Amino acid sequence: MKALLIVDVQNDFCPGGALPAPRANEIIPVINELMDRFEIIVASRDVHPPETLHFDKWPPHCVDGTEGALFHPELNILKIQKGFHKGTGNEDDGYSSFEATNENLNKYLLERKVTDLYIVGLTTEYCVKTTALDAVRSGYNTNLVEDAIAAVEPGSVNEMDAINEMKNAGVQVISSGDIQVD
Ligand code: VGL
Repeated sequence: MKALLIVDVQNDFCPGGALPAPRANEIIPVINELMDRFEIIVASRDVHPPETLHFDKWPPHCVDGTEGALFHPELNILKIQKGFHKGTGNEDDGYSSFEATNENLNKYLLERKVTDLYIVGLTTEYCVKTTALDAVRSGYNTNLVEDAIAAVEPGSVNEMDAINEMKNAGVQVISSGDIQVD
């Protein structure tokens, strides 16, 4: 089985938010369209407490109960079967969707016989990268949909390094047009 994993398409990571990927809005229609091609669709969110060591490194973002922590309003959330919350502790970066604390993502996927993961969302250099590296380590055939991700610093060395690190780890970089209907 294949599954679509939507990483952190939240207001705070979109233009107008606390820690925006400048081109985040461009990927949302691509993700909405991709949902028609998957039977299994899951999504992670950063859900931080108001005070956390994570905010020593970053401006406060995705604080539980705030607008910034919500999915972007244009994302078609009706098709998301399960949400995974990460970064929920006071010391917890929670970059990877596999660090979700409300439910175990790996277990959820294994129970549904998922072998192939298609990763989309925000942000390329941090949560998308860490999630994709964990996915490879956990044994999934891991695909990164390059027209459905966005970086905090588009065109930066950091973005390029992140893509290269994922490729070197065994992540396949593909385009949304390559994905067939289930
Ligand atoms: C993220 C920076 C800090 C992300 C989360 O979702 O990529 N980036 N926290």
